Amino acid sequence: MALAGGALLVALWSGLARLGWTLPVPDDQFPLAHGPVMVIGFLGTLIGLERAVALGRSWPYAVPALAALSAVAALAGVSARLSALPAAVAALVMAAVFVLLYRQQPSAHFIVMTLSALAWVGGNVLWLGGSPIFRLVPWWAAFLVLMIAGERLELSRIRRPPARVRALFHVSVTALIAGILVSLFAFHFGLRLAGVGFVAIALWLIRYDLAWQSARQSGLPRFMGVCLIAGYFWLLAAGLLWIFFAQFFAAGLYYDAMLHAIFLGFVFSMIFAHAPIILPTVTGLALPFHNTFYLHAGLLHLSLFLRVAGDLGWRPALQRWGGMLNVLAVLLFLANNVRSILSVRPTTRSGAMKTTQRLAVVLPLILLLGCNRNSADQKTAANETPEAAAMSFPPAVPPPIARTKPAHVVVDLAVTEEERSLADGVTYEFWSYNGHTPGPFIRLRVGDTFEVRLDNSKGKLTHTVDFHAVTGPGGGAGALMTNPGEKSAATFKALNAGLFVYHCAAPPIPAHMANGLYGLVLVEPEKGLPKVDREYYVMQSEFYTEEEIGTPGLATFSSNKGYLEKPEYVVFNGHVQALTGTGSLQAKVGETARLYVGNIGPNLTSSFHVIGEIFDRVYREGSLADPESDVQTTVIPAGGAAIVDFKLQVPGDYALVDHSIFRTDRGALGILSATGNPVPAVFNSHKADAGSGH
Ligand SMILES: [Cu+2]
Repeated sequence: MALAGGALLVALWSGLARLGWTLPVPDDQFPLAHGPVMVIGFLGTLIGLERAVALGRSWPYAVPALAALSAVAALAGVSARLSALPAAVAALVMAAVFVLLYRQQPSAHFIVMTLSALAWVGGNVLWLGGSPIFRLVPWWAAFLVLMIAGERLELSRIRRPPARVRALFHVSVTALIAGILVSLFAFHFGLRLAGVGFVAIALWLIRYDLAWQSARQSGLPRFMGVCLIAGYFWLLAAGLLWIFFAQFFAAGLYYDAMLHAIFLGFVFSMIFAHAPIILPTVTGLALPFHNTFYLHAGLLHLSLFLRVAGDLGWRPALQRWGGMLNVLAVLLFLANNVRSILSVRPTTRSGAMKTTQRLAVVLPLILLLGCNRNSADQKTAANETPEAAAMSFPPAVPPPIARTKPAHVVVDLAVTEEERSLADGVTYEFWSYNGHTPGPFIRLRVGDTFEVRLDNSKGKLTHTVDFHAVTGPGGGAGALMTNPGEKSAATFKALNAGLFVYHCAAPPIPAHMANGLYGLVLVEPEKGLPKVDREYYVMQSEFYTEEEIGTPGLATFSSNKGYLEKPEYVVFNGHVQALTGTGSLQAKVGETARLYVGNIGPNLTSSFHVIGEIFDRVYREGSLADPESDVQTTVIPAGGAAIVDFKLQVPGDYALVDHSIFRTDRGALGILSATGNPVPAVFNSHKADAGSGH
């Protein structure tokens, strides 16, 4: 119990540091431990403990013990793999606990809880395999949501819901599980499907759970009912966010909103509701309800609302303050509960005090442990509060930067080498940043200091990054050269505004670029760019394969064709048809669209053109100083970029092409679809009007 409490406090501390509050932290890895410590150290330990106590046997205590061990390991800076191992075993034991319970009493809610434990296994195994945290977060979210939903299903049995209602519940759970499974292969689609699952589970709970009945009573039942209902609405909000902002699920403000709507809004509402029941079962201490409990619950929802508003409105200061108040709400919750325990039972005071004392000892110990490890590396200077850089996957672009001052931002890049689809029936071993070719779009502001952390722990080869936005040797390639199994970091200043390419420059450089390691960085000028309605990220590249274009199966890299400059594929956004069909870009008539277009080459110059449009503004070669007007086709050199703005005047499909037109047959084709009413004054097809008799 003391360990779970200690983990909660450490997680809160690291959360604040993560939000950019200037706090003494042991080292720069500490804020990154926030997620694992909260989910495994606190929640995993707590849930495991609750079940072990209920079961009354000794072996289930392995769950909380191993979960706590994993959190301590993560904080002590042991490698991710070693921290993940005890967590994975803990999750397996938890699954065994629920299988056992199901065999004792075969009812559906134990199946749901077993699935929950298995989702936890899945997330921890991904962690063990070296996946970046954002990839396994959906699994951890499913673990907690299914666990809680299973417990509510257990309670709803009192009402004897009809088969149809139970079936609805199972369909919702299935959608969530399908979502996290699909996320292994199609990350964003899987996230959206999981989002649908969250929405469905939330609606089911809002409609059929006993919470409303409780809320109509008084005292503790009412408090619990209110907390539960508020939590369900946060789950609903989280599901909608996952559906609409899946593209941003890696870092940044939208990511913050998508995570905390679930982990704080939903999960902590449930904890607040159940604490007055669970804590007495686990500790044997009475915990009578007080009206002051509404204070911590109210503060949680208000502060989380502020935080999510800050996230979605792109107001980092609001998000930071909301986060600070979130922490205060949780501390107030702890204080209120301890006070309630102490208030009634003076005889057990010594016992309660012992728990508090133990907590007070464990927490500084854990902090000290981390501090000693790397105290020379305390570089969180008072005026530099690091925040996660705004990043998004193609074709999304993060919203404009609202800050009016330079900041210290962190760019997390992790290299993957994995087989994905290059064209219909054709796969290729892509080397990518953060699992995507092209890599994330990174949005900075001129004067920003950006700290790049390159994680090559999964790679089989040495990789690095050369940022064209960096002034200095190799654009940072030497500083960031990272061997397989290692990580590195370097800090740069964004001196010049503009749209810049970044790419791998590990030898042999051509292969590293041809295989997919590239992306774009926008460095906004002080006053930002003129506002537009839609922004999209498009990047052209070539693929050189031994096999002729379209040959089914795994295509292999041909350096020979690279030297001859004879690509088999020329594509936008990493593969054939990334920007057609369901991938088409969308806009409405009357809106102005902006495309950030990069071209990595590695060999060819692009003659970028949008069929049926004239670019109202072109920021040639990525220079923001002096855009030109009324351009039909703009040249984008290999290793260069351009920004094009155009107003959609007439509805229809507009094709993005490289006007070296044979390349459209090799894949260089995208669609921007404009919807709206016809504007005959601008464009009138007389052929279509043939029957109208004018
Ligand atoms: Cu590389």
